[in-house]
Amino acid sequence: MNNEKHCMGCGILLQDQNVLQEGYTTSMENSLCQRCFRIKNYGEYQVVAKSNDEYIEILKSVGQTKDLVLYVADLLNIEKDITEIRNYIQNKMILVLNKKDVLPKSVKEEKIRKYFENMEMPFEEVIVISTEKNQNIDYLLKRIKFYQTTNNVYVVGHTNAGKSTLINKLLKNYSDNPNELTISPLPSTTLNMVKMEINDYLTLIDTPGLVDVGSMVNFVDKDMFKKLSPKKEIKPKTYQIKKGQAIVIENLVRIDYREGEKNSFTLYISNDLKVKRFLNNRHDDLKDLSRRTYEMKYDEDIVINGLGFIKIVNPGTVDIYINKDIETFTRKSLI
Ligand SMILES: Nc1nc2c(ncn2[C@@H]2O[C@H](COP(=O)(O)OP(=O)(O)OP(=O)(O)O)[C@@H](O)[C@H]2O)c(=O)[nH]1
Ligand SMILES: [Mg+2]
Repeated sequence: MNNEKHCMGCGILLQDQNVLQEGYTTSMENSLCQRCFRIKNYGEYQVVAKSNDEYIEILKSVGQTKDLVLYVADLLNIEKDITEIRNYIQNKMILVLNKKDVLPKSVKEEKIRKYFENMEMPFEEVIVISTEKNQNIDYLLKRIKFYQTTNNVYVVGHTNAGKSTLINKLLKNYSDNPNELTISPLPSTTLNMVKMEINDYLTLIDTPGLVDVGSMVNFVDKDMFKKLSPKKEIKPKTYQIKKGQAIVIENLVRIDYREGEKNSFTLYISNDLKVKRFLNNRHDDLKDLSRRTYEMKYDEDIVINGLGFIKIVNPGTVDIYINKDIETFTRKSLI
């Protein structure tokens, strides 16, 4: 007899036998696992360690359908290579860039869209949204209707991009379906596929996000984690920098301007993080961290996974001191 039942919040298989194992619920009558119940009602969180191999299998199964896929990315934490998803899924795909509200209002949506369109990405369309501020959600729904091949539309992307929040928003705006997916600021909230019927023509399918092993969020404590994720619009901090000067962000990263003409560094990071600037290189703060050196070209960003990015205008040599396992990379300036 098959009496399998999955949690409505995160998709995990429910069980009432072992309190220590995932999917536990006090009664099989419940629709939520205990973990989701606690996140929803008490804002609690229990870290779940899952392997990306499992998630990749889920993505591959999405690739086996002919359905439309929304690839959701967090604008402050765009992956180094967003085309990587194409290794698993060749379906028609819309690139949905979420959390526009976190970037300064002065940054035009149009500009971000063009940035990605000019890179000739393998997506049908690029749409910039803010789920939080309900920005462009109507337009997104229109485009989903335009591209969808069946009722089913899959929502994929890295963990914390806001996939479940987006589905909840579409549910709230356009359906009577009273269910809600579990969302949380911590990684790996959704654990399996979850189907959500919006109407007779559209069912959105949530998936667990891929975990960024190189994200700073994996290397900080709870308090720092809270500070890292911006809750409101970022106020960029610009520093006029000469060679030999350095910028230190909390105890997380040190950025030394080693060589080059007078320069301008603009930090797009959470407003809650403390930044110090050293006017000479006599200070050794954080120099015990691992060092990597970038030869910056004109108008590039240094992206620090999980933290944000630094826009550097002029060419020059920059040393970054940071935990050796945190991913950093450069790209053409986003802003
Ligand atoms: N500022 C801002 N925050 C957002 C937005 N959308 C989602 N978030 C926040 O991002 C965090 C992650 O949201 P989730 O919906 O749980 O992300 P997810 O992609 O489903 O994550 P996983 O289930 O772990 O793969 C939550 O704290 C949300 O409140 C947005 O448009 N703006
Ligand atoms: Mg989720």
